[in-house]
Amino acid sequence: MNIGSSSSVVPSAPKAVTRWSAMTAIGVALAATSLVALVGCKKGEKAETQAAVGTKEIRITVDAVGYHPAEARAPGGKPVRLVVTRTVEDACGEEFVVPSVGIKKKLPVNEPVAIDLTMPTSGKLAFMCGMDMMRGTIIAD
Ligand SMILES: [Cu+2]
Repeated sequence: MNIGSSSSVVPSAPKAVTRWSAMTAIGVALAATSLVALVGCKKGEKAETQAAVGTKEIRITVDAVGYHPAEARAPGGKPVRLVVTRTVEDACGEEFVVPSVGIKKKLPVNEPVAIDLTMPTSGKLAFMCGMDMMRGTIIAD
């Protein structure tokens, strides 16, 4: 009885272990990925408070209606930091896009996301949601 049951268990055990470790590996990989994402977010938030001296910081919130403010000014040709916070679940503001510099960022709800870029020397820098429904501009001074 014992021998019979153990011999029926043993052949399947390595397979089970292999499957288990494969799943564990995937689990570890996923955990590592989300950890990296978390650390990445925290780094972003930290960076937010460490903008280079003299860098203009513009705080923008996104709700279901649009960007607030939808228009701001920053020195032309100079670095600028946008700190964008989506304040509503509404998916429209989920993606923040600055087409002229190829920036596309996901905005988690109520988590400020710092976006560093350089202003054009003149004119405007346009930003918008991923669907180009809500828009805003930074005017170069
Ligand atoms: Cu949209």
